[in-house]
Amino acid sequence: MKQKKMRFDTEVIHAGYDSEGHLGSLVPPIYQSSAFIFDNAEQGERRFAGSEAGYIYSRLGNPTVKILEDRMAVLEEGEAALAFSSGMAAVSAVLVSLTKTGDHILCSQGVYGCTFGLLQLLKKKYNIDCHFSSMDSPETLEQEIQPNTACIYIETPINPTMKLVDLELVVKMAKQKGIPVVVDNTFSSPYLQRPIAKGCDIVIHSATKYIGGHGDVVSGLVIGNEKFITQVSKTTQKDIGGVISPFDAWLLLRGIKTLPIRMDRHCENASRIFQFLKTHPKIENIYYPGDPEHGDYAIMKKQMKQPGGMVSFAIKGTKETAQQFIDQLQLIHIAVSLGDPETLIQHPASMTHAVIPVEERKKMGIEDNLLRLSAGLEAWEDIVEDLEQALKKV
Ligand code: LCS
Repeated sequence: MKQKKMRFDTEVIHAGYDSEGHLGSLVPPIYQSSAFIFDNAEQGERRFAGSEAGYIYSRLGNPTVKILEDRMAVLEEGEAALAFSSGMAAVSAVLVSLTKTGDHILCSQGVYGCTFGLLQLLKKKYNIDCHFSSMDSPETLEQEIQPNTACIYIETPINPTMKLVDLELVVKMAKQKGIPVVVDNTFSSPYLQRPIAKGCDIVIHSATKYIGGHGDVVSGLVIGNEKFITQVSKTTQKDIGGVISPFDAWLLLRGIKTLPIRMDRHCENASRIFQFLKTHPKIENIYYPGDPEHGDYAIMKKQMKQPGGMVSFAIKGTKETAQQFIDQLQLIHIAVSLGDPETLIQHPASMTHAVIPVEERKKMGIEDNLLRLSAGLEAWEDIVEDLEQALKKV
């Protein structure tokens, strides 16, 4: 194993993998096997007892998956990582691990729709309360953290409103109170933002997005300290069982290698799209953290390398105007997900965040004329020309 600490752009290619022990295979092999053979009965007993390291069964661990986990731990500057079958499997494993009946979760004012759905389920079934907070001042946090607050859960940038949460501010207060801070880092990827380096405890990814980067795998990741990751792997991951397949882990390992160069292009394209839409007469509002007029621009400068590849905007008009506009697009696809090579656009109020009751959606800033665009890797001129022709038609 190469031990030397390398630069991020090198780590994405090499971290966590040593061809020694894999017959010199340049690329990590796919161990597409559900079980692993024991030499004898005693060895099987030792493996199950944990007194001997080694593989047993792929729900409990798999060599290809382990390479991915080791690489992600390095990239997010955590001690260890776990891979899951989806981002939601990762989110639910973390929240179920950190909470018990009667606890309280303090959550950013806005999260992905299914995360909201999970929080509702935890409340209904297990009486785990959740409060949505702007997290914009120490006073707010002081007031909202309860004696039974089990964790602080943050998306930043927030899907789809692109508001940011100041991680330094939250960490300072959380450390005083001894509360773990969980960050869903899906929109940034570790190339743009590394919450553990800022003092946060746990990072989650929907690896479906920028980590995979090619729109061909649904998967999730959790990164944290050794103790927490071991706890999750031996409980919520093992017994609920949302594990990733070896092939999907291999696809992610392949995708990660190009994360820095893809992210640079996503960011460049998003910035060009922002510049075009910012002054367009048919656009009411634009939400992009790289906009110096964005309320959280200073936070972006402080904690992100670049503003990211996502741009949300409200079109002048109604829900119908927004729908008519996206129906006119020719190159840009109407699809959920994000971080793919293809530029994607979706209507949060009726798609990714439709499960959130309308009053709650409005509090989060999700209006009916809001659209969310994931800048792809195409030539930016083609993306902008497509937006331009479609805007002319509404
Ligand atoms: N966290 C964030 C911030 C997300 O955006 C998503 C999915 C998840 C977690 C869940 O990950 P999954 O299980 O889908 O891998 N977000 C989606 C979106 O905005 N459009 O489609 C899925």
